[in-house]
Amino acid sequence: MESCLKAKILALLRKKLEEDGELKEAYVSGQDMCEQFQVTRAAVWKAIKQLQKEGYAIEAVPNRGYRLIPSEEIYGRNELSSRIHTNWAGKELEFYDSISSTNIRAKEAGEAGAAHGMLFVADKQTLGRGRRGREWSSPSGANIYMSLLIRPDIMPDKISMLTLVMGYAVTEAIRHITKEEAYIKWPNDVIMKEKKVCGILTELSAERDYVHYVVMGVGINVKNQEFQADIVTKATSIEAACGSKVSRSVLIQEILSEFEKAYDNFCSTEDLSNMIEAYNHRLVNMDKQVKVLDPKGEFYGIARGITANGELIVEKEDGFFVDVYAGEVSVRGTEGYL
Ligand code: BTX
Repeated sequence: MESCLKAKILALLRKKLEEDGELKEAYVSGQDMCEQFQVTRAAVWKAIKQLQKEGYAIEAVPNRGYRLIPSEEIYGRNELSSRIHTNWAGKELEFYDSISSTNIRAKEAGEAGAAHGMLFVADKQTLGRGRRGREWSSPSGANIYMSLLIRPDIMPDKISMLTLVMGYAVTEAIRHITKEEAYIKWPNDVIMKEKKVCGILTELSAERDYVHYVVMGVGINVKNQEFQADIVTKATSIEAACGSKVSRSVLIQEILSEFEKAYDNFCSTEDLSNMIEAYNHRLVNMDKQVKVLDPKGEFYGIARGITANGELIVEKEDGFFVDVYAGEVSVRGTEGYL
């Protein structure tokens, strides 16, 4: 409740600042806050004190009220809660300065009955993971590591499509915020300037015909300019790619909004039929030569877009078309990663 009040106060002070444009006018009176949030003056005062302690520059002036002075971004629970204005995604969230993996935490919460839409965010992961147990580099102070817990009412064999839904949402959010191009490398990477800025790891708890919960883990390189040796040739960050500053909190809000829209769309048909065209537009492999790393045997072909079920259509060298299912294979460019 206290934390909720802090987020509401932050959102209000920020709104005032944005509306007025002029810092000197951006005051909100304590009385207005009390009335708006139905709390006492003492509660407002306490919340403001705590926000100041967390690093927010909030000035209190007698007879005028409080104003927020813009400063370096603070990344934490209140900042996120004050920005997220979705219907259900991320309405409830946990924030960690450091955690083993947000996917591990989300799965624990999923087992314990946490609600659809709960979000887990960390500034650093000590055990960040990609697919098939691969490591996801997760240093502090720069990137987004988040996991969204969802409880879709669909059959388990449809869940892999959600990775594509999230990839699309991330790409749209990056485009809106940076005004730069971002593409999807099917099925679970987002690409800027021909390098990977984001990976998605979807994990499922289900019975044969019933989904308990799904954890959608999203790792995004936002600010880092340097990468560890094993990924330096294929990884970049959004800021490195676009040359301007990006707020992690703003980006998370935008991704959640985009995901909600795309998810509702997906749920209405239980497939990707409504987004094939838009997805193919963003597909970095579209009409390009790809190498399909199928455990049953590698082959080459040209990527021709996705099916309504999220498979990649590949035109083989012999002219036949195959639908490649993401669970079994990886796709590479013929010369390397893309
Ligand atoms: P992936 O298996 O497709 O990609 C992992 C591969 O990507 C690694 O083997 C490495 O080559 C490369 N890689 C590792 N770290 C990075 C990085 N920071 N940027 C670019 N490339 C990298 C992709 O798996 C799915 C990643 C999901 C990560 C999120 S973070 C929040 C959540 N928690 C968690 O443990 N995983 C997810």
